[in-house]
Amino acid sequence: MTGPAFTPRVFSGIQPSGGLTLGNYLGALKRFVEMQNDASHECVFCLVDLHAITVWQDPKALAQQTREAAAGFMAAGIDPAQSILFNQSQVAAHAELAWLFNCVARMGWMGRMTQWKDKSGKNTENASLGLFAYPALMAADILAYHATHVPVGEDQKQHLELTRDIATKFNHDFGVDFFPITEPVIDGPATRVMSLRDGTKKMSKSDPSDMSRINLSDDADTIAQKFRKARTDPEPLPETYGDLKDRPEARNLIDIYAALTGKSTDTVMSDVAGQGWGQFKPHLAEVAAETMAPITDEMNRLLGDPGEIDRILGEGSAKAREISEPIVARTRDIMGMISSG
Ligand code: AQP
Repeated sequence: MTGPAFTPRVFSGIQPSGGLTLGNYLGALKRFVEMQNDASHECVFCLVDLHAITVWQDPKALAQQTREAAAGFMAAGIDPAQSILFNQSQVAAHAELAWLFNCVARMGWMGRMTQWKDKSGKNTENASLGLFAYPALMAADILAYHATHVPVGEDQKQHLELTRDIATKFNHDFGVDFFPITEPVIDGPATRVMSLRDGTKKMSKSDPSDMSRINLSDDADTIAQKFRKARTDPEPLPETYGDLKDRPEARNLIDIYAALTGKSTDTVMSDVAGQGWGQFKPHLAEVAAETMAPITDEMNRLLGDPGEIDRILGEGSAKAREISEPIVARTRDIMGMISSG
């Protein structure tokens, strides 16, 4: 059977569960901007506050973090006149479709998710039901827009596969070709930026140690201090990238440098081979500060007018509702729910 042709549409989101990190920027935001500017896709970008509350969020901090993330998106180059930018909770279609998908997805699928295992830890009895069902909400975020492409970091790959499973099962169960089988877009040198304190853990906004990450709000001195203190090994930098195989912290700093400069890791290695950390780290910090400073400055400027940020998010939400409401209404219809409207 030949399926319907879906309009190319990008959807992606970031949780306002803390300040944005260099991991969010290199793994996601930078690529969102590239996809927006490529103009071959309509782009929908969402601050996923309903996802953020799957773990405890202080209400005042959540509002501030959501505005900060919105300012970070715009400062990095997301243009709300060109892309749709909004916060998830203002568009009820997400929560509604998530419920419908809760009835399509299987418990076993959710239980296998690495993020669920990592975030619930040993105390699964005490984790929120929302944390367990997180991937069904993520599938709803994407499929409420019939999104065909989702740029994400490596850590979200498994959730994207689950989105495809939900779409496939829905289409099969109801004998339709209604939901697209979305393509993940995971490419570039920094799809998994690691913690500066532990090269085997990803850089994360909710890591208790602020020294583990570079925040979009950090100034040049803080960035320099964090890279200076970043965990490394005593060896100098080797000739080839392959020689970093068993040196996760060193590899992470090289990956970050390559992503910031746009150079391949092979070119970076030929530039820095033989250098010690005392030479490489200050240079890396300088490059990072140069890249981040204009974004940080613009983000702070935008944050000076929170009313304007709220207005932009309100306008984006209205545009998001125009696309998602008819898709969710049609989903209810396919499932046999009566609508009198
Ligand atoms: N370290 C990272 N390297 C590359 N990409 C990353 N992303 C997150 N961390 C890295 C990508 O950023 C997008 C938004 O992620 P998210 O905020 O929705 O959730 P997350 O992946 O759980 O990010 P955090 O920072 O670790 O948040 P917390 O600490 O709240 O769980 C995604 O595309 C993600 O791949």
